[in-house]
Amino acid sequence: MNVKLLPLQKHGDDRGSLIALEEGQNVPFTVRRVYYLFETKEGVRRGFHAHKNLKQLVVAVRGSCRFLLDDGHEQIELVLDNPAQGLLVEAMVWREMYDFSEDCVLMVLADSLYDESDYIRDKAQFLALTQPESRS
Ligand code: T46
Repeated sequence: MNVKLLPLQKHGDDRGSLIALEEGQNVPFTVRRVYYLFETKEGVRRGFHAHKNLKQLVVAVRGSCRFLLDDGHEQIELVLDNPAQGLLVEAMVWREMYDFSEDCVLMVLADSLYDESDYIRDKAQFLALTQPESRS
């Protein structure tokens, strides 16, 4: 699956911690947009889409949430609960996010500006596009 958990180096000292995200260093793409999800209500499930081209690095800078990731062949579930870990999600991966802790702040670095036409919001259409015959 086009998904990877990347360790992010923590610069900790007796004052606290700091993590730097640097394009071409620990962020493997050109960063064109940053957004963050916060104040997500209890019981809410978000996402429910894939991207045709977008690459993103997702960091739970505070709190935690779960991800369901599906590339049409395999599904994985994982927890993001560590600001020293980045979840790299490349194109054509269906994502759903849920079990947000009350304090969760999910920061996302993206390689493109917001573009609704890059979203696939219909799961059946996504699954059809991931089948080998759809590429011929
Ligand atoms: C993703 C997951 C992790 C904008 O106007 N600009 C933006 O850059 C974004 C990301 C969203 N929006 C608007 C579009 C909607 O009216 O904000 C509203 C909420 O967006 P959406 O329903 O797409 O949010 P999520 O949480 O379902 O998904 C978001 C990202 O859209 C998506 O790319 O991978 O977070």
